[in-house]
Amino acid sequence: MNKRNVSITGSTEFTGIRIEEQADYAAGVPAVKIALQHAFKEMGVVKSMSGLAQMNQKEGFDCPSCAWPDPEKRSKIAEYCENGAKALADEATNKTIDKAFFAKHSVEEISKWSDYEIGKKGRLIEPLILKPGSVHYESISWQEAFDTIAENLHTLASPDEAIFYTSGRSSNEAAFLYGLFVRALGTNNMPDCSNMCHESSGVALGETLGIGKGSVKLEDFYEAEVVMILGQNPGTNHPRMLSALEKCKNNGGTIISVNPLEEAGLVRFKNPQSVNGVLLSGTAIADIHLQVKINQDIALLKLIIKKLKALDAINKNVFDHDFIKRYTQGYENLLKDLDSYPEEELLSLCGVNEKYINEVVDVLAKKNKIIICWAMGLTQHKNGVNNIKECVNLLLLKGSLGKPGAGTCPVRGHSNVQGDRTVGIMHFVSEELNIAIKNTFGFTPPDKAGLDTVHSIKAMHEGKAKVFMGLGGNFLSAASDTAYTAEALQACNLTVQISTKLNRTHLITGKTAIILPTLGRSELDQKGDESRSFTVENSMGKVHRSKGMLQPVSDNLKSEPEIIGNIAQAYFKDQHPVSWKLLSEDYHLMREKMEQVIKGFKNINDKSKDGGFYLPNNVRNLDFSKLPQGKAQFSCCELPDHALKSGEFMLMTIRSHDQFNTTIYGLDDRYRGIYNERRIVMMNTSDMQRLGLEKKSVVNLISKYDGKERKAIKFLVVPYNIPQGNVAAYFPETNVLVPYNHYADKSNTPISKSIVITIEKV
Ligand SMILES: Nc1nc2c(c(=O)[nH]1)N[C@H]1C(S)=C(S)[C@@H](COP(=O)(O)OP(=O)(O)OC[C@H]3O[C@@H](n4cnc5c(=O)[nH]c(N)nc54)[C@H](O)[C@@H]3O)O[C@H]1N2
Ligand SMILES: Nc1nc2c(c(=O)[nH]1)N[C@H]1C(S)=C(S)[C@@H](COP(=O)(O)OP(=O)(O)OC[C@H]3O[C@@H](n4cnc5c(=O)[nH]c(N)nc54)[C@H](O)[C@@H]3O)O[C@H]1N2
Ligand SMILES: [Mo]
Repeated sequence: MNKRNVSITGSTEFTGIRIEEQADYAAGVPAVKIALQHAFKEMGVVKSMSGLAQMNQKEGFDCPSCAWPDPEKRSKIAEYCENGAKALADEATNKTIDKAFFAKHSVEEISKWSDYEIGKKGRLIEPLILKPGSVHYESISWQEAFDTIAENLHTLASPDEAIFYTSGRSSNEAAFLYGLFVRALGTNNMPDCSNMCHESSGVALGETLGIGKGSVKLEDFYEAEVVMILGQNPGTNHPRMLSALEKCKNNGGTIISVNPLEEAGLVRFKNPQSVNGVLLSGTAIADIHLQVKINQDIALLKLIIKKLKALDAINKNVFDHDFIKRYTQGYENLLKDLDSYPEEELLSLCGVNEKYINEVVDVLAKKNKIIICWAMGLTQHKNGVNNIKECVNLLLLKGSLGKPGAGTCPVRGHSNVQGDRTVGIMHFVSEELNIAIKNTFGFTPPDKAGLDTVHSIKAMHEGKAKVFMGLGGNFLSAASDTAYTAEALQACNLTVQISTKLNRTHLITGKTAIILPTLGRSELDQKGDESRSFTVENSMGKVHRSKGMLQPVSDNLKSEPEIIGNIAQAYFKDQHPVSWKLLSEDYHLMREKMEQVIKGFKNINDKSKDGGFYLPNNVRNLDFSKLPQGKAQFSCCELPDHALKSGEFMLMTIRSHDQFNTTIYGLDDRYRGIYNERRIVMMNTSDMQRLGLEKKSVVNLISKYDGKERKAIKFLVVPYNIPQGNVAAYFPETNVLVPYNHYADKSNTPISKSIVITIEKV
């Protein structure tokens, strides 16, 4: 085991909480002000204005924050949101950290700081190595770094002893090359952030509709009659979605939110680009809010479907019977299965006021252009896959697929997480992809499935994997069970991070650790005379160009493809059919190869310019030929089993308004009225009374799974409008509570949104 005395969570000191009223609208003028404050502070005025002006424009760069698509007609002034501006400020900050910083501060010392403090230190600007036994990173030349990595990979008894993680910020080109290298090495050990994120969506949609992606386009929102939003907080995590919802509302659509919390973005939106948004009251967004209990969406959806079924028995036109007959399988089974769930039981489980459920049923009965959107509130549960299948059931019953204004909308997280999967980042085997790689590159990729995130952690912990590499991301803090994951990484011989910013995974490392600093998305990627551009795919399957424009923070940075190409070159020397260096430097050539390997990428070099192109999507054409009987599948989903014992609570670990996953931009959760503190737990006041707790009482959160107790210490109680028995706290602070061996059936996504805990007063 590693001897370094590092902290896996950092400082647990309180920062000075202030609790105010929950906001009753999102965005508006304060959002613009705060966006600019963040940008100016990190980048200065000139760089901020030029960076922001180019973000999400056709000739500019794709926002590094979420994956929400850009409208066809971009706003000339500002096609970005508050959190996009924060993401840019975080990436394009002028602050840098070099070898002198690491000579001064040991990894032991830095690890005691909070994630917020660590993230604020600035950009990584030179390759660094942490040698065995040492607690200080030192500078190393690029070539030495590449050779060290290659040597370590060569010492492995099998390529399956290496793990190659990807976070979804990498471009298609970088991810494609990375996947190619890993396969050339001979393993499919490619866990990615998707495993912790929308994997449940991919599995559920793949099994029911034949494609693991959503079916709607942005324009569908403008035509939809109903948009249901389950388990998603767009005001914070996908703010530009609010503009689409506003348009939907203005066109007469009804918005239904399903969430244990009433999130500000879904209450009212003040569009900072409209007079109404700036001077008047903005647009009310959700017409009906169903305050469901955590992980009781299946009970709620079943109840809604049962009520629709009862209406259909009378009217015969509530369900789309032609659609059901023509395109689906399993309808009779679904109806029969529903009979086994008494309505009263479903009502009591979901905890929602029946009046509102009836209102929703009334709307759904009359409409059939329905979009269902969801995010982590549905995917990160033991039954995450079934949550989504129940949504698909509803859409199939209503015939709400394959027509304008209707369909599935898993709202993706990282800006290119969907593209990374499209171009080959996956732990499972795609025979089609393997054949195409063989035909194009002349080597045979491995045909044994690799490890996903939770199984990679286990393999490292058990000493079965010894080298870990991360293309972006912050594996230690993002993954479940921080203490176990820390031991796993520390058991490795070598951990390598290709990163823009310092994070905890650089501190909790293998015996040797290497940091390879890379260009950010917003930065100019210059090679000779050419300023290179790459491609990304948004949440709705559109592939388009992105071109960084800002002066890189250092001229010693390499692009992600170049780093990967150099590692591959150092490993294979010239003994491999792929010309790694050439490919990694010539993105045009890389795209030519991608078009031979990746379905739908034909002519990508041309088509990705000027706004981009949509990838094929069988649901849009109602082509279910790949599924059993050639039909879309109804699913009978069991109810989750959540009998909480007395004193137990259901905890969801969510994002505050001031973070991007493990990157902490600030300490405020403005819309929820919680300021200057992250170590908080939101609780229902009646639960607080029962436990004898007051506002700002200090508590510890404890989970107990398989006889093992895990504790997250020092949280301040915040009274909040949340269902009884449910509590909410922020991740990554609470990841210490999530057991590594409890995850969703089939998708293996950690149960980050339904952790059973007890609360102990300090
Ligand atoms: N600014 C910003 N943008 C981001 C990110 C970020 O951290 N910051 N992260 C990006 C990434 S990678 C992702 S995946 C997305 C995440 O986007 P979201 O999924 O919106 O993020 P979470 O904060 O995890 O929010 C989950 C929401 O689900 C609700 N919820 C929790 N449990 C349940 C449940 O059982 N049922 C229902 N119906 N609701 C539930 C919570 O109250 C919360 O509103 O955002 C992306 N965009
Ligand atoms: N408890 C709990 N845990 C969760 C979640 C939850 O809701 N609750 N959400 C999960 C989800 S949805 C996700 S997606 C994961 C996220 O997991 P990750 O993707 O692993 O985490 P991030 O915090 O997004 O990674 C941030 C780091 O990426 C690096 N980075 C940023 N931009 C770039 C770039 O352009 N290139 C490179 N090479 N590096 C870059 C920076 O060094 C930064 O510190 O976390 C998961 N973990
Ligand atoms: Mo995510």
